[in-house]
Amino acid sequence: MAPTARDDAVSPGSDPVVEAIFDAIAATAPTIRAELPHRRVESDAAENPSGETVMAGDLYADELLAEALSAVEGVGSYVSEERQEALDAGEDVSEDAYAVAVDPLDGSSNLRSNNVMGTVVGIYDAPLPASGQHLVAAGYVLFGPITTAVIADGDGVREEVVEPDPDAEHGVTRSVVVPDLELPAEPTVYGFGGRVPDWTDPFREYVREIEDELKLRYGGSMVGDVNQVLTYGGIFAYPALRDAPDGKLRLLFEANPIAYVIEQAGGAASDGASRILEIDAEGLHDRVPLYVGNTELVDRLETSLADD
Ligand code: P6P
Repeated sequence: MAPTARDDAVSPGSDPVVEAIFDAIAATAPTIRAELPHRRVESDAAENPSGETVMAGDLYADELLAEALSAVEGVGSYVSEERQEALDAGEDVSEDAYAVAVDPLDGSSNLRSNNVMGTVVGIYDAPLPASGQHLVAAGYVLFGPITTAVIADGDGVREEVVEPDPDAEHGVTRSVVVPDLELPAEPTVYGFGGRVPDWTDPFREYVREIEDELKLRYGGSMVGDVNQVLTYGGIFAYPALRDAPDGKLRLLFEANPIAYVIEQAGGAASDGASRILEIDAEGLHDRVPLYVGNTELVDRLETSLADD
């Protein structure tokens, strides 16, 4: 079995800078959520560095998170899906400061349809771009019926409910509701992005097998769909497509953080051939195919694609 993020974990909550980063992200969650009803339109801004439409909510969340995270002592740089270049936070990442990579509002296209979305974060101990081997922690906030945070910052994964609390230190209370979140052994759901005609033949063969075994759960936001897999067991993928062999999701602020969380929850994360966390990043906005979930399902996927 290949090594996973769980193998080189440190004790949870042992790094005060990591704790401060998740405090800052949790503290922004109620403000971002409160603004969503007012920012459901496309922004006037040009496309983001990945060439995608930018919602007003994306820019608002990015500005809020950039300000909050670059102010955390021990954060050297802030990298975001919405920014071409890294934002220098004034500390030297090559020394002992962290680089934080964020998708400020993953799934923002769900704003118009009022479906779930969230904020994804990866905390790296090296200047970016860097491989997922440099992640020291990762997680996401999910704006669902309730606001939750899924955090992998050491040995395992925990789920917290995040609620506004004007009397609390950071204006929010964070209540751990699942202290040791693990992928269920028996998979139940699957969710695959992209259009069926754009899937490669080997992937379509694999999907045919999975369709006979699991229930379809696809909601159009990676954080929401991954949270279904983490809750019920199964597999999520935004696969390589015929006309987009690198898929859609970004390595630094979507695939790596999710791969880190899923591995620490006992699962696997692949680009279809190899472990996501071992992929060398060349640019800040590299895309990568992403297949994550129960190890047996990911292993079968890699075998199916290798038979191509
Ligand atoms: P599609 C959201 O825009 C996102 O980056 C991921 O959150 C999500 O998994 C994917 O794109 C959805 O893409 O093609 O289904 O709209």
